Amino acid sequence: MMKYLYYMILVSLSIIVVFAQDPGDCQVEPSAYEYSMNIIASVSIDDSLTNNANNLLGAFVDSECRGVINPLNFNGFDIYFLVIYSNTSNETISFTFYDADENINITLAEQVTFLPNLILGSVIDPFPLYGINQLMGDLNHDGDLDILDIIQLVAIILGQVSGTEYQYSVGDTNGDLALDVIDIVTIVGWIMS
Ligand SMILES: [Ca+2]
Ligand SMILES: [Ca+2]
Repeated sequence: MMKYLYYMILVSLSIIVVFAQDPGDCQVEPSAYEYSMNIIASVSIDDSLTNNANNLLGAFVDSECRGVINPLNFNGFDIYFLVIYSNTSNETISFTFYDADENINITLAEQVTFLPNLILGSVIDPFPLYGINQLMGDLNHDGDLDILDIIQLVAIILGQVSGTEYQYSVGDTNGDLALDVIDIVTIVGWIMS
C-alpha cells in the first residue's frame, strides 16, 4: 500500500514537472533541430506593453523549450526577435513570459503553429502576445493575499479611497459589478484557507 502511495506521489510530481515552462531555465541547442521560424513580437501584460531589458520570452512545445530571447527596446517598449526551433511542421507552440519587474512567469494567451521559415510580425507591426497578471483578491497588487488587501478593499467600500479599474476587477469576487461585504467575506475565506 505504501509502495503504491509513493508511486502515485512520484507520478503526480512528474506531471507538475512535465508542464512547467520556465523561460529562465531555457536552453536550446539549435544544431539539434532541422527547422526554424521567426517571430517578431510585442508582449502586453494587463494591457501594458512590456519595457524591461531583463524580461524573457520563451517558446515551448509542452515543457520543452524551443527558443528564448531578451527584448530590444524600440520607442519605449520591448520587441522580441525570437527564433523557434523544431524538427517537424505543425507543432503547437505556446509562450511563457518572464516578467522581470514582478519576478514571475506568466503564461501568454496565444499559441502558434510551427511552419519552417515562417516569419510572424515585423518591427513596424510586431506580432502581439498578451498575458494577464491578476490574482483575484490582490487589491494592492503585490502578488499575495493578506490583510493588506482587506484593508484596501474596506477603504474602497467605505469611500475613503476611489478604487482603480484593476482593483474593481480583482476585488469583485462574485462578478456582480459591486464591491461589498460579500467580497470581503470571500477574500477573508481565501486568506484563511
Ligand atoms: Ca496583496
Ligand atoms: Ca462583488
